[in-house]
Amino acid sequence: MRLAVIGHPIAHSLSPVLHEQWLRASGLFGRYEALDVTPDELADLFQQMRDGVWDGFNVTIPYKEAVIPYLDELDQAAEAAGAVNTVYKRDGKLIGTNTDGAGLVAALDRWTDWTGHVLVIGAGGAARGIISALPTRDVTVTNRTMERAERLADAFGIEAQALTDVEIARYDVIIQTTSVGMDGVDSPRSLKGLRQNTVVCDIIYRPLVTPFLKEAAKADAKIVNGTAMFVGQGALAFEYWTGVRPDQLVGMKLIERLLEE
Ligand code: SKM
Repeated sequence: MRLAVIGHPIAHSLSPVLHEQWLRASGLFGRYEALDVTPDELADLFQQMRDGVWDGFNVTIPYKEAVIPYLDELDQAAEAAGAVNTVYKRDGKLIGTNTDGAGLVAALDRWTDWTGHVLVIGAGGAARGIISALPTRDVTVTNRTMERAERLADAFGIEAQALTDVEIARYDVIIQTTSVGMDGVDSPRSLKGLRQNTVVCDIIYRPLVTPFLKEAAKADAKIVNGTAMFVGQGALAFEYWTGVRPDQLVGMKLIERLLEE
């Protein structure tokens, strides 16, 4: 089995260690590589997959939309997200799917008892993928630029609110999808009024605990860090390629250990 993640840059990706551990644990013989590619190399790479050189790809920034023309089909998750992060082969066809949103949902299911009203912070590609995978429409989307939140809300039949108007106490689950907090300093907004036991999730995994999650932990929220989504999306991709459902706990421990180092 020969697998890879495609992106640029890609050296930072933790997918190779995650998937190679799962390959070993499943007794599967194979490799998972990180491929730093330019846009003009994409066509050749997908031809190689058609020729049997590759069994599957993960796709990351900046190619999640750019790979679409090279595929034969998109499944419903990729259509809804408007982006592909996983490519697998069925009956000789290259199929694009998106496991980012479903991976987060799988992680929330695995690590929390989440129900109720969901707040999604951010209105970019990650937010779109997550909202499309949520099994509820009891969702409010909020963003610094209100027009973008409204566009997303209209597309999914959910509510949009200005970031400054959001009443944190109304929500049972809060999902932070912006890049604010990667610097370890900033938060998209304060969590003043947060209720105990609210599920607060940040999709950033570097740092492991963002300022947003630190504030949530102080208020005794149930926090879910970005490794949960990373491992969740990887686990679903692995299952598409191999038919084996890998162990998310083992994956989480490995990734958290690497990020703590
Ligand atoms: O969607 C994932 C992708 O499958 C792999 C990845 C990575 O290796 O850093 C990040 C996300 O974009």
